[in-house]
Amino acid sequence: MSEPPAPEPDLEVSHPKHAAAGVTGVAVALDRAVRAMGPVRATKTLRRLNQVGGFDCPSCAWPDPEHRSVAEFCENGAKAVAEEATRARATPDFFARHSIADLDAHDELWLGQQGRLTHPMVKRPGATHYEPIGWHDAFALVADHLNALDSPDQAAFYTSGRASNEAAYSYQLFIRAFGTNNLPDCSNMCHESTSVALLETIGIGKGSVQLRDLYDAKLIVVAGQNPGTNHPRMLSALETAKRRGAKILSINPLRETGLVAFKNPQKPRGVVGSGTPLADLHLPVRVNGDLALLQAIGALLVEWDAIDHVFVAQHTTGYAAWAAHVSAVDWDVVEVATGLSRAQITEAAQMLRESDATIWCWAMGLTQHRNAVATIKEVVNIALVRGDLGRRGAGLCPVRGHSNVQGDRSMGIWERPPQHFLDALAAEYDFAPPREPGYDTVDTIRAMRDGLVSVFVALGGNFVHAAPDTDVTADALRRTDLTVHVATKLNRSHLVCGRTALILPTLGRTEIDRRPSGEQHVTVEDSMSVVHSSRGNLEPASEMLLSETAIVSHLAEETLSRRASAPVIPWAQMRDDYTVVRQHIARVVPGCAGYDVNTERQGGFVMPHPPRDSLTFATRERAAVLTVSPIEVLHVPDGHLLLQTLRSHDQFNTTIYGLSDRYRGIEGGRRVVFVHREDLAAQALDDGAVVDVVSVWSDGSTRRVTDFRTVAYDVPRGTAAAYYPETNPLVPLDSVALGSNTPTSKSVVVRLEPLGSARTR
Ligand SMILES: Nc1nc2c(c(=O)[nH]1)N[C@H]1C(S)=C(S)[C@@H](COP(=O)(O)OP(=O)(O)OC[C@H]3O[C@@H](n4cnc5c(=O)[nH]c(N)nc54)[C@H](O)[C@@H]3O)O[C@H]1N2
Ligand SMILES: Nc1nc2c(c(=O)[nH]1)N[C@H]1C(S)=C(S)[C@@H](COP(=O)(O)OP(=O)(O)OC[C@H]3O[C@@H](n4cnc5c(=O)[nH]c(N)nc54)[C@H](O)[C@@H]3O)O[C@H]1N2
Ligand code: SF4
Ligand SMILES: [Mo]
Repeated sequence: MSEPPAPEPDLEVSHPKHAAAGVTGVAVALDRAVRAMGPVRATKTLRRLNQVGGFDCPSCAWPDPEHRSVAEFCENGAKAVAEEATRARATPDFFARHSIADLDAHDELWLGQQGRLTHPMVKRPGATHYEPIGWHDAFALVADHLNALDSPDQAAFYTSGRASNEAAYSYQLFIRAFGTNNLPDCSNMCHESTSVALLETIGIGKGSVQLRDLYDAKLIVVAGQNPGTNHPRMLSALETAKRRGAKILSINPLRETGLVAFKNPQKPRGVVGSGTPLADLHLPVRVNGDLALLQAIGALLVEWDAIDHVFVAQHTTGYAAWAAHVSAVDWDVVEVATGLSRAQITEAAQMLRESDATIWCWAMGLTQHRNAVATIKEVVNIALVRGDLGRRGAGLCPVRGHSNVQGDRSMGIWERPPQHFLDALAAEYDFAPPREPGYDTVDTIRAMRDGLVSVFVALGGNFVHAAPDTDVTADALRRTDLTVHVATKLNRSHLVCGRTALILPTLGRTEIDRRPSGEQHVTVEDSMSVVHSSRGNLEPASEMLLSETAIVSHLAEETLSRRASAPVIPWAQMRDDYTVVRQHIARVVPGCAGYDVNTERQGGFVMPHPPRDSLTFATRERAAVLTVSPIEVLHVPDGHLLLQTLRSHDQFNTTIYGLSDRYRGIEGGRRVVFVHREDLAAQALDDGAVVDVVSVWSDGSTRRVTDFRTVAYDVPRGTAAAYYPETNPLVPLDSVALGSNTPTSKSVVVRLEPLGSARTR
């Protein structure tokens, strides 16, 4: 029998790389930038990236150092800029040439390569193509739909974390003045488990660490995060910390390249040398084994009395119950859940015992599991019993994803806004904002599916590919009357339309934003609560583009002017001079007094964080809360694997830059599933076999993605890994983290079905 045709003919698999960045990283960054922008534009743009007076990197939320070098960016920051500042354009002509069905047949890489959107476009009911529409007609169309609803709760307003503070503040104000808290956002799929866990235990949903703390730490734990790809400049901070004597503990099922060794491209030694070995100890934890691991570490700390009793007595509650709980941990269960030996766990616990200043960093490897909130609360437990909060060189450091996701939440992009925030809005604008919690991302999908939401508006993002259960989400979107996407570039969500659909093209971070009062800047908040300004320097991709802040305020004005009870809000002044928006922010958002001036100071200002600043806790107990969580080991039936879905080195979320996951040795394709060699053997599968990946869910339903190639890889036995968003169809909508409703994108029970085996569709 002849070989089945390879699903991706150019796919090549080689050995994973040992060191991250270095000269290849620089070369790739420059090559991509020059190819998309040309040499002059590339130089002009990259020179301003992350500089004081320049623009904030549109990629991740890692903070900028106080003292900046000439090239203050990384390979993936440069790719993000190239993606936005490309010279390619998706014009009305392009949309006339391609029907929506035709566009939908292309992959996300191709869609992105068509370039920047230039004109507002509409798809009318029954139409096969998008056609141009004037801005005013577009705003009126949205207003007509919104005002025709029986209840404001029949609309949902999504936000992706790239929106500026000015846009986000205006957007939430519009939505609440309209009358709903249906504000799903990308955070619901990302660090929501972190926000929930931290709010409950320390009274604020943000991390406590500043960049300089990393330089002063004795131990930095990096759990469930791949900084070499997703927060590359974090490696420079880790390298500095290491040079100053810090130890690094990596907790990850994969031996991610950046954590093993790092060549700093900004230093000559980094370009030529073999790199700084970063992690002192790597724990290859089984997927979803972190809660058990942390409790076992807790048990050892209690046993050794390596507890900061003074801190515990002064600042926490719940110690006795926590100590009793972890001390009773069942080591047999721990070894099954973690796949680690007692000796490995003891070595990690010793590192903690020996450190009097530990920082805990984490990302999606901890947040996207059924027990994610419990796991993060356990991180907090360990930090608290060691006194690692409100102390130099120590603290909690959830590493955020989107460049302004934290700022958006500060500005009120939250389906469960705190009452004090609503009180401040009520006082400022003299109206009664809605008080009931709204829909988050998963609940928005359910509501669209069930016909309860019929207008879906998205400020950025790519909802259909970011959300779980792709087919269910797509059907839900198609049931709506209207979908509206404010976007810089074409993506899948624009092709999965409501009966009527709008694409509203917007300026990006890299571009000059001219308003009647002059050139504007915007403000953003990084992962460490530093708020600062950002100014683009490129001519806009098209004369037709409006900024997000302008689009939102036009939508608001058009919609609310027709509603009798709408509050009086100076939309026109806000969009014509963003200083006016910042004055509103200063009065409404806690910690933002003097906002306009403070964000213009060199380096910006740091948002208040009571636990970090004064060891005060806005919890019911007025203290930090130690919590007790039972360990539940996920049951994976025989012949099945626990799949985590992750990012390659050549994508930003659903935006695919290219097909090179260099560090993991994957080139020319993305439909791969990483599996342990012995698990492949146990299932009589070859390395390189073509398989379907089938997920099984507790209600007996199955979901399938087809034509993946197996790659024998160093993952823990019984687990697997594959790229997002190709595997999102496998994540059941109802499979969510307890307490945060975050899709469990890092623990999906799957089996592999070789091509040729009966397909049970
Ligand atoms: N270049 C680039 N930068 C990005 C992004 C991007 O797509 N591209 N995305 C941005 C966004 S929105 C975000 S949220 C961040 C995401 O940043 P990351 O969280 O680093 O992203 P993932 O690729 O999802 O990687 C998750 C890591 O967790 C590990 N992991 C999986 N399951 C477990 C587990 O059970 N336990 C432990 N301990 N580890 C586990 C995986 O092996 C992997 O190393 O990056 C941001 N930055
Ligand atoms: N299976 C699985 N699913 C996941 C994850 C996972 O790890 N596994 N991770 C989750 C996480 S952490 C996140 S954050 C979400 C991401 O979810 P989203 O934020 O919804 O997705 P992105 O891919 O970041 O959105 C990219 C699109 O944003 C638009 N865009 C880019 N820049 C701008 C801009 O400046 N303004 C506007 N208006 N639009 C812009 C472009 O059209 C681009 O196509 O996905 C989640 N989904
Ligand atoms: S680390 Fe993140 S924010 Fe910094 S340059 Fe790289 S991608 Fe941009
Ligand atoms: Mo994210």
